[in-house]
Amino acid sequence: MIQVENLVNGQHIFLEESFDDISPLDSTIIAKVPRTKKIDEAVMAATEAQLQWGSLSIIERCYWLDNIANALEDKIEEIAELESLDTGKPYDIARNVDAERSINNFRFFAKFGREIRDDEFVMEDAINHIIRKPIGVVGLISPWNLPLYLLTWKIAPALLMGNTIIAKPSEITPLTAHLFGQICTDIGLPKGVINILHGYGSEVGQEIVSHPDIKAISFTGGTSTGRIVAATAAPLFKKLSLELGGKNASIILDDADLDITVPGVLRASFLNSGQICLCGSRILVHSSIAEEFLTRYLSELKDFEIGPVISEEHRNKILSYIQLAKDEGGAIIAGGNIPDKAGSWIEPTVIGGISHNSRTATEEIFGPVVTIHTFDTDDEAIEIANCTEYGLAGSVWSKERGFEIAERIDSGMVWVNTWLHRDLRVPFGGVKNSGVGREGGMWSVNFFSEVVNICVKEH
Ligand code: TXE
Repeated sequence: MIQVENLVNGQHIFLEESFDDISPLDSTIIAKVPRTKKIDEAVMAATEAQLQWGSLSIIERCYWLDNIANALEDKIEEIAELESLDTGKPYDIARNVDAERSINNFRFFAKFGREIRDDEFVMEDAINHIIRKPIGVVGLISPWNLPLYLLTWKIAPALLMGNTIIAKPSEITPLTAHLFGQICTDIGLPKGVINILHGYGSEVGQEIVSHPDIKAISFTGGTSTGRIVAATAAPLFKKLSLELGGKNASIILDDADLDITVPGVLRASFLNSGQICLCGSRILVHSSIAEEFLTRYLSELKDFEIGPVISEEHRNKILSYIQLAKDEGGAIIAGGNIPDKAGSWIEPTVIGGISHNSRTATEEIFGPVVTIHTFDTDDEAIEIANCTEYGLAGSVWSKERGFEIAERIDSGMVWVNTWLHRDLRVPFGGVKNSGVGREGGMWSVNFFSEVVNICVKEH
């Protein structure tokens, strides 16, 4: 049994009051997690540490990011094992997606930090110097679907720009954040620079969002939680970045190359059991190729390996949507059942014959469930793609016209003939109810800084 500990001011602390971390693979208890309610000590430690950390040069902080990356690399197998244990995802995905990417987040921002140049705007008689200062103490709140990957995506740029951190990982998947805290201590990261507090969102999460000395909040999670976070943080004038849910469309035009489209759309449907905010949970296919596409898609689906979903509770939510689909007149084309084994498993499920305006086809299910819709014209495809409250991502599959369709989709990110092909320099984030702000490259750097203009007049 793992005892998860908070990291506060360089000390690893287990709290008497704790709750269970349950394995999605077989429903056993795998860890005890501290139920943190008070955060003042961590905020004071971070505030004190920030003076020193913020006064380092950016190059010195890049050195620390590389140090963290090296230390994570030494433990890559352990990270993957813990992530797989905690989320139920197959080990290979935990190793090649979650663990690899967590390391890359630090490597990327270390390299990026070395290349940042302050802007200058020259006037006839003066020069404007744009400098970036740290914000101070920042709160980072992350979800359970890609636990260390999404947390380090925030930690790396926050550290780079001279901030100190109060991090709150999801209470459902605390294990890799616990290991990460130990790694930071092992490499001698100055105490108080990273503080990690475990516990429930409505308790410690809410404390972080409402604490007056935490000056910025970067949040990834559900849209309804994002609304609460925004309502709490806005009156305190905190900087806010919200990366929320999605209901993304994979649009397959009549000139799509099905040899790449079928495996690509399948991966977008079910990677991580459909529990990625970028997953393509709505498949929009041109009616002239719908039959051929579906036959090949269902055939390849048989060999697609997925893990269980994150918890019993989440499975119940997904099952309620499958029932809703039936109530809304949908047909279950594949899956829909619970395999006969312990843990929160559910078959990958494909639903057809349902209106694109139905609740099933417009609300985020966040599981291995897709709906399929056909269209006859580009306008119809765009109308269906844009008909939800979300606007996070999407993909278009076409030999010739991908870009022109992509431009018309109301979402923050669109891939053409690929999906989840990530360059960490580009903006990541959504429009509509999928979020506020962008992460990635310069967008993260600017979010985690106070950008100041100093105008110097010639004399
Ligand atoms: O997310 P929550 P949950 C979606 C998905 C899922 C739904 C709910 O649809 O079914 O969100 O999942 C913390 N103040 N996504 O309940 O609650 C919480 O402890 C401050 C999409 O897991 O939003 C956790 O650390 N923090 C998403 C984090 O917020 C609070 C990935 C996210 O949890 C808080 C995961 C509060 N009041 C779920 N309440 C994506 N887009 O990647 C909770 N938290």
